Amino acid sequence: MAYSWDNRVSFVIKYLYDVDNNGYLDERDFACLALRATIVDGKGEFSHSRLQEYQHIMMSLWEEIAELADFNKDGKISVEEFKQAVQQCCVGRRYEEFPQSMKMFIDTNFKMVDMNDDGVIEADEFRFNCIMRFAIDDVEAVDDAFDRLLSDDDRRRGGLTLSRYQELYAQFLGNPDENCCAIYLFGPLSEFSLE
Ligand SMILES: [Ca+2]
Ligand SMILES: [Ca+2]
Ligand SMILES: [Ca+2]
Repeated sequence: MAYSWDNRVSFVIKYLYDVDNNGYLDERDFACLALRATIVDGKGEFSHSRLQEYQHIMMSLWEEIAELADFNKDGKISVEEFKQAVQQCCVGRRYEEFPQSMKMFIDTNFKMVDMNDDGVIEADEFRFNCIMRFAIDDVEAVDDAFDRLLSDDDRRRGGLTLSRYQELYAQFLGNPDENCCAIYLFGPLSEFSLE
């Protein structure tokens, strides 16, 4: 159940998009994401011009995602609306076929995980991201999840490059198969209650 498609999409909403944790997405989540990306990018340092850049990215992201997923046009994207949009735009598709807004979100996320900006997510960066993002009490489960993600080429490169991250992220959202290794992209998942 933890790795079912339904639960994976719930995870993405709750832990990647719904920053203010109120159970739905709206413009404010994307304003918070812009500030988060600014601070993470600056390793804690604040830059007004960097904030403006991220605000521009995140606000256009919000507009595009609202266009795709806010079916009843109330200015909010509910969990059900988001799932319906992912079902329509992502299931069975490759990263290249995803809507532009989804692709930009994935790429921004990669940048936030790749803290030393060398273009590869290494084991320590993966571990750090998991631990900061959700409650977890077993580091071995985190390291095991990372290990399962890696192909032989990934191992030679020392981790996940952007193109591999894009491919795995697309499968995480778009491949209902619970046996694909992409299910470990965000670490060990448990079942979430999104009530
Ligand atoms: Ca929210
Ligand atoms: Ca709505
Ligand atoms: Ca890195």
